[in-house]
Amino acid sequence: MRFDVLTLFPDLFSSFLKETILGRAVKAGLVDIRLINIRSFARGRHLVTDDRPFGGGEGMVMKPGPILRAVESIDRTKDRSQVLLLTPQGRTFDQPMAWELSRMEQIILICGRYEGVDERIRASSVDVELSIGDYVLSGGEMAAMVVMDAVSRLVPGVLGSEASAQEDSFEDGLLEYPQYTRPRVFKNMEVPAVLLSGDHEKIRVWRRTESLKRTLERRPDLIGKAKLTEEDKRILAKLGVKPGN
Ligand code: 6GU
Repeated sequence: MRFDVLTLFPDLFSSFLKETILGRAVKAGLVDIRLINIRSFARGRHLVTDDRPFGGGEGMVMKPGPILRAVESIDRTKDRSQVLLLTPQGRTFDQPMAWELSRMEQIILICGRYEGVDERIRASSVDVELSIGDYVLSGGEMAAMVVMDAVSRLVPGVLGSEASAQEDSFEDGLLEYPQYTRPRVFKNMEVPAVLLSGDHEKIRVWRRTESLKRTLERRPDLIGKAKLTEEDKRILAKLGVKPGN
């Protein structure tokens, strides 16, 4: 998996790339990340990358030229390559999208600043516009890190065990069950006895029940979309949820 990141602030990425699982994946040769400073494709004595909006208004707009030239400078690997623009106006990034992107060979991420990029960049250079949620960031850089983190951990070999990605929250559309580690008693709160019982079947059912409870409580919107088994439906019925809810 290769990521090409186009940004005005490449330094923002350095500790992220050093300290995270992504850094390890880069060292292991599983992921290749190239940072491209958009400013190096600006022209003129002052290397200007933004300008005032036509029609007036607050803020600055990223000029199309430097971005277009930066995108064109990237060598595109053969088949599966996609250009993403990080912008609050994009489609909201989610786990199914992360899986889709993890099958790409190359992902080019354009980090826009919040005020915007010239509209003609969308038409000339962008395949997909992505947002990471309904709030405003001052630039696309942190969104790009979110996307790279979520996608690269799905690339085979990047996580320690392949199983762990499949078991995460959202993979079956439910939130995760509560986790505990030592000590057994902390601030007078005990670890649920079932987890110490050694009865793997009982533990599995308890965890599934807790997942369903937690999802019902915190994210009822997810229950309707989740991949529910017959067992899940029986557990939900016990929790007082009627089928079809
Ligand atoms: Cl991708 N960019 C910016 N600037 N703000 C955001 C975002 C992206 N996603 C959510 N908010």
